[in-house]
Amino acid sequence: MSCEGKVHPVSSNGDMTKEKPLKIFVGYDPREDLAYEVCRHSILKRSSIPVEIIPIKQSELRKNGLYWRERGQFESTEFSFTRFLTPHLANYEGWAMFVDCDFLYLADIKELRDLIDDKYAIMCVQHDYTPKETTKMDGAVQTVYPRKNWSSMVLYNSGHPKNKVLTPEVVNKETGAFLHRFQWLEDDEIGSIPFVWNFLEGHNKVVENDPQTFPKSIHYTRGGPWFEAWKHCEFADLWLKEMENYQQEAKKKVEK
Ligand SMILES: [Mn+2]
Repeated sequence: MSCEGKVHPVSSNGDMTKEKPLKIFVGYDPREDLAYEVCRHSILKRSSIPVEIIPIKQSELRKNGLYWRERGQFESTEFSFTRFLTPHLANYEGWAMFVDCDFLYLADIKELRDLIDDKYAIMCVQHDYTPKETTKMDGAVQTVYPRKNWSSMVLYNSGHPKNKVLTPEVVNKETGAFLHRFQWLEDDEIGSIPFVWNFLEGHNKVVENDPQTFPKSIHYTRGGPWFEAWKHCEFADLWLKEMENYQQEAKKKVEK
């Protein structure tokens, strides 16, 4: 059979040119399993682009020989350091995102992806932030340092040559300061994302009639409604509504 005259489209939504899913690594802590599930649900439900959500579990990384450092006294979650394995876990290819599990997404992740600029090694919300609380979540000590909270949601240009620094060896031995302050990068290699994508509950404020301040992703950084002590925090109602929605959907899947 001849195929003369048949022209394959250069780009289309057809199977051959399917968009690669955006890899989203979510910090996982067994004490906050529900937070992880609700965060994941909130992303998937609103996303108009293909995404692949991968929990970063310390126990698995240890089993696979990618993580071996001893737990320090200032680590409030199991993903305090493992998050910096994101470029490695993405095979140092393309853009991949890391996010803590204590986020609730209210907008389409495509809007965030569309902000990506290849000239940067990473992109994040650049908070100027000093927390008032001295303890967080279930009593773990809160430490204050420059660029606090910048590392809680980061778009990594995994293929950027500078991010090759983040080998498992470096992630396992470097200090918290080196990693959380992105000291392997120059300042102009760090792109800025509007704060509404890492809206800090208890710190950032919505300004009435100013859509630029409406959260696209809420970060329950002090602890969220999945902890008894934070059941009544700001935006608790939104998280609880999402949790109910997640649980209903999960129930439907079991019944099918
Ligand atoms: Mn957090």
